[in-house]
Amino acid sequence: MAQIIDGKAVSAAIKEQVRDEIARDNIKAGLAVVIVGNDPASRVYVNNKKKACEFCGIQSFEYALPEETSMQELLELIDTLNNDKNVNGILVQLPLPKQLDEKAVIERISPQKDVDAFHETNVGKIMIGNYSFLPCTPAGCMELIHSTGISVSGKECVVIGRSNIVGKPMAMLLLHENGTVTICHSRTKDLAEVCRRADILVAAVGKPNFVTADMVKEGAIVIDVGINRLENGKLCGDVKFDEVSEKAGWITPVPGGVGPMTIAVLMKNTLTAAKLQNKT
Ligand code: L34
Repeated sequence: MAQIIDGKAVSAAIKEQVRDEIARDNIKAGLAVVIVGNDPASRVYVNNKKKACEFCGIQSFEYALPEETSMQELLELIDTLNNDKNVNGILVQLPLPKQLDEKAVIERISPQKDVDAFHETNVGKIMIGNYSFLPCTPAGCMELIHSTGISVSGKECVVIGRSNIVGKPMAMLLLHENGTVTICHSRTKDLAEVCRRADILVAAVGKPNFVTADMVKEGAIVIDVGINRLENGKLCGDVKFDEVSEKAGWITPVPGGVGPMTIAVLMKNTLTAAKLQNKT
């Protein structure tokens, strides 16, 4: 029976560290969160970010724009935020409505304020290993792996999913810690066989119950990035928790696993951004 990795507890510890440093050094930090449209899941995540800011003593500025917002309007807001001294971090909640070009929006954010680490400048820095911010979800997964006390070095790591936001950077962070990393995707042949090699398996597919027990090695660390909403309104991960938890050594739950970690790392990144900007 797997040990459950408690993302709520690990994230709470990180948020406390951020809060204590902000209080101790009397740091002024501000985060602007932009949400466009009425996606109910995005609404929940943005509210959780706001609450975390309040807890940490970070000033939060929320911009809720209508579904039909144009590219020009959004880019103008980003320019204003780029130039606002009270704003140290800018986050545009994804996904955006169809008329908006996500890539162009991300590239407009000043790399110094890009607390998601989605801007190509920051992605490039991560690739080289010379970065200020790590992307929130992958860095949160790394913290959950660290919390097991097991070292990544030399381990077989398998990431399922190759998105720019999770899969690719996740693989890079595992590589930085000397994991032997494989990225799987929809064209991978014999996915189950590849996954069964993993000492550390990260599922970022976006399909409920995609990872089944036959894909998991006995004793493995299983990190479930998926947050899928079922028709009954319940949340469910990419991993079939009931059967995989019988076989894995460690497993993250959904909810209460990776989700809260994404937010904790965002708080950490906002503090880092504030410190860097206050220096210059
Ligand atoms: N720009 N867009 C940008 N940055 C991000 O880092 C995100 N992400 C993802 C979606 N779009 C983004 C988030 O904030 C996913 N994500 C996120 C944040 C928080 C939670 C989940 C995903 C979260 O709080 N999860 C809770 C459950 C919340 C619920 O009830 O729905 C959990 O315990 O997993």
